Amino acid sequence: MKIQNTYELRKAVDRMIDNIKITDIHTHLFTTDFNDLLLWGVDELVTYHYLIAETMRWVDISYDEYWAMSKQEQADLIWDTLFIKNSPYSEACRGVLTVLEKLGLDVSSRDLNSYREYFKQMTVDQYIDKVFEVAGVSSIVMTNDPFEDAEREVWLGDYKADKRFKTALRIDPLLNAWNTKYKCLKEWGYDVKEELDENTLKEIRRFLNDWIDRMNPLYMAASLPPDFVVPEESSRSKIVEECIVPVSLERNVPFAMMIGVKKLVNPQLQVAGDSVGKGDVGTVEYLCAKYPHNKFLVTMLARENQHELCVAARKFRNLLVFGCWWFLNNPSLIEEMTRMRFELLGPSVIPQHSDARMLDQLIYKWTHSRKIIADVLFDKYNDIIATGWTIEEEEIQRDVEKIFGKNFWDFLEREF
Ligand code: RAT
Ligand code: ZN
Repeated sequence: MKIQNTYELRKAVDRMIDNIKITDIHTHLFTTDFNDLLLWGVDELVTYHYLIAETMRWVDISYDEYWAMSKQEQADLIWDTLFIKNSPYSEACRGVLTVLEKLGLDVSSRDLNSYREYFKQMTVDQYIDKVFEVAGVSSIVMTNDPFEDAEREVWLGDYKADKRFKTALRIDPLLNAWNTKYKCLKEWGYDVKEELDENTLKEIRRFLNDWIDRMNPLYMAASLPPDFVVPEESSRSKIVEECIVPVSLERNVPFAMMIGVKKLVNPQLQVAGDSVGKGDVGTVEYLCAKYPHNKFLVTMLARENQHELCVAARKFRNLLVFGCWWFLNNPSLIEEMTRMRFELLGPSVIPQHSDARMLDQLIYKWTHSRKIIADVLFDKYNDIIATGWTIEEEEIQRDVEKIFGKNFWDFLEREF
């Protein structure tokens, strides 16, 4: 059906984006097989590490005192500091309020204990169904790190798949700390040395293949520092070119590079202590050009890298740019980036992932992002309609399906 006017356009874009079932390509969620690793509920939501960092700007307790508190005490402190003594309009605070509202709780009561009661009546299985429904998400991709003992145990024990939870093989330690982590591979039966000789490289490839067999991941991923450079004289660069790239190609498991994390700028903040630095888009271009049959998913953490990365994606069809990551997951920056990406790349991007660490966060991250993406898309259609171009509802639906899922699945050459 042809869109006749701006009013109809707005309605159609909003309806389609509200109703689309999303594939969320990067989260930190787990199936229930991983027990306590799946985080949910109001105390988890309020103690999200983004909120820990914000709280520690106000309070005068030491970091050690904070970390020694129970989860509930931490949540009480954060609630009092960020929600009661200040107005909670930072994006991470607002997110908590959106979750409470969408779950039907009374946000105006400000009563953390009554919210706790709500979650007590729920089993985790019921809650997973509810969150997927409210968030409008059909599947999410986990972050599965074989170097984490608690996770390994489940993989080597009785992992049972839940088809809503897809897998991604996370390999940061292999790339960022080979000089110590080679010992883990050794312990697990791989004949490796710190020196990357031919046999060691072969054994790293065997390690990757074994975990691909075990997990059936959609992609391999690593979070990488601003100074991530390939090629260079380093174990990381060698492992990328001699192990990741060939295994990725052979197994059709793309390599996802998440570039720009400055680890533990403030170590006392622990999980909340990382920062951002500008990365090297030249490395992305080098890999895409040198390995044209390989596929690369890339997100970068620095705002300053976004334009250059979009231009790189115009040059290489084997590069798929995704998400507004971490410190970029704020309305003003999502809007700016989405506008720029649509202008440079049309619908051939994945505008967002949630990075949810708590199940409940799927609700707010997607509520907030859907709205911004809808605003930008509406503007872009409006601009072309102004030339006399006409748009069918089915064409809007087609574009929305692509950016919220199909682009990802097509890139992987896998079925939804
Ligand atoms: O956004 C976050 O929660 C970060 O702490 C990281 O987990 C980041 O997203 C990552 O995947 O390394
Ligand atoms: Zn993440």
